Amino acid sequence: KEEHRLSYESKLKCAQHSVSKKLLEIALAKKSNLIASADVTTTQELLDLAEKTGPHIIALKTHIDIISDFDYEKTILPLKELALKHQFLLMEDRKFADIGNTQELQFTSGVFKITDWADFVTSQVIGGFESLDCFRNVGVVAIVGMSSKGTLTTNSYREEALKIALSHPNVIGAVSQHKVPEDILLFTPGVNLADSGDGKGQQYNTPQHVFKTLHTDFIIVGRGIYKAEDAEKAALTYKNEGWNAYLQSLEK
Ligand code: 5IU
Repeated sequence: KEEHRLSYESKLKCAQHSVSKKLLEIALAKKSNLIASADVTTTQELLDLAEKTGPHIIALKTHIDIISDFDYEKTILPLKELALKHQFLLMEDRKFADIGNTQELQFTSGVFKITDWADFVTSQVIGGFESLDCFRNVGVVAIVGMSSKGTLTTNSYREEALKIALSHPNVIGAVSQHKVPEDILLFTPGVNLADSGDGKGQQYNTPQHVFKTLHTDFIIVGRGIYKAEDAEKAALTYKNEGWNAYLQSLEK
């Protein structure tokens, strides 16, 4: 008999962090566990993608530092409006990886001022427990394991990284390609229905696979959506695939 997973409803009941609660509430309201990864390089493309995928996603994952024409007023303000209009959260995939003091500066200063608009951010935990203290006002998704070929996130690294993630009050979840304990949300990138890799080290799995074998909570899809001819249609497809795979993973 296969071990079964906890539902979003039961995770919501024991969620401690306001961002975990919001994510789970949006997931249940939209019947979606999809996060679109906006790896696009202009404000226009970013806003277009947010508009098209907005109704179907629980969060939009950004790499704000790849936007060539970044301008706080022209990029962030309309993005925040779209997030409000379509009810999704903003996840800045900054992958902080420094000492606490430097991360704090990267989080609050510079042109991006991530602290002012991101609902949650990704961070490495390589800097140790206290390096995560600066993300007080947002949720942190800790990078525990990576999807790329040859990653150094070995068993023992992941075990140590999880200890920090599970014990830090700012952490809401982990990115990994392996199962994690049920009291932390699992975010899984490297999801694509058409490809098994990208020729640059990325390794893909299907939504079916990650829900069944990893008991993932949220799938992160980049090129499967933004490179599709019709990004809205692709988002809807991944949303439905992800939701059905989740429902199946609930069955004993
Ligand atoms: N991403 C991964 N794998 C990881 C981590 C992050 O793919 O292990 I940590 C990011 C990189 C990219 C998105 O922003 O998730 C996946 O995009 P594609 O679906 O286009 O491969």
